[in-house]
Amino acid sequence: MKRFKRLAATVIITPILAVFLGQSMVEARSISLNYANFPPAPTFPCVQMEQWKAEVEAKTQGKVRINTFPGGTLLGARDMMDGVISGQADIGCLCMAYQPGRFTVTNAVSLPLGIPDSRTGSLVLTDLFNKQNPKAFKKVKVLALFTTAPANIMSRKRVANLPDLGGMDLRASGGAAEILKTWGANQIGMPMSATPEALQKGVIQGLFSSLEVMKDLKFAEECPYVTVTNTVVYPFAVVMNLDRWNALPEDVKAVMENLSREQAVWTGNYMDNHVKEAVDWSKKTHNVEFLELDQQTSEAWNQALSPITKKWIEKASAKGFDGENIVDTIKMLIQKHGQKHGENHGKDS
Ligand code: DTR
Repeated sequence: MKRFKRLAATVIITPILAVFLGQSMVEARSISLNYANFPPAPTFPCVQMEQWKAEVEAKTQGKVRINTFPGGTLLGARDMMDGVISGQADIGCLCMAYQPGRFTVTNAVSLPLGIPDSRTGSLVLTDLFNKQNPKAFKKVKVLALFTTAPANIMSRKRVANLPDLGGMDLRASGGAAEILKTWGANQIGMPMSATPEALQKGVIQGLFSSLEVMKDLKFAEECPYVTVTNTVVYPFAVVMNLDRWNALPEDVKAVMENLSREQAVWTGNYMDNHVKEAVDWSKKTHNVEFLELDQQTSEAWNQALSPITKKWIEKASAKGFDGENIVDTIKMLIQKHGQKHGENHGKDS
């Protein structure tokens, strides 16, 4: 009799349990997020996106699926922030320089303050964000922050001194644009995604950006000259729609939050190594000439930039930001992460 009761209980409970478990497994696996990116798949923001996707999918044991959309197939460069806020994409990667007035605090990392590489820049930006908690990002969840390596001039014509730059149509955005203007170039603003066509059509004679694009976007074919200035980095953010974020289970949120700093370091290291590869590849494959400025010339170029930060502080303060404090914080963070870089290569700071 006892055995019969047990059997009956099993027959009744098992299907109920199976339905219940089955349902919760379906629910558990059903988180699917669309991630938009603006440049083509081989470029570093898309490499970072695929790395983040792989980490999240592995660490949530298949509970979350990330569908990636490179090349502006879901959202374009300048639509990224508003597209994520309105839910056209769940997640998006944006280059802050493309909307310079919008991200005042974080765009300050693109002042000429001497960030030496992408790893330092990415950690400086992450810490600055955490310290300042800028209002510009209140309508999204920020998942990761990173910067490019410093920018250099890639051009059709040789640029060896400041007068060579006079009136040359060069492409740059945000903080880097200010620098080109100060040096006397004719600065033209456009997202990186529009640059290959502009170069091919002769709308621009070169660009001012980090050097990995010489290989990733094949600019070495169009630009036989690089002038090494290592001047300024571009900041990026990966942002998520707030409703989609709030609806995530706590364990998934924890996985994504724990990845934030790790991703800054991963992306920085990837970018810094990839720039070296791209430089070697450009020399070997396309015989690109890399011009190093001598000390006197380099000092003259840097000297010309000195009013930029002072002007930025005035402008930011007029908008109600503590410009001086933001710049001081960035300088302190460069010291902190830049110094650690040598000692602690490849590890988090
Ligand atoms: N330097 C910024 C950002 C940037 C650098 N490399 C890439 C590759 C793909 C997209 C953007 C960027 C710029 O020049 O737009």
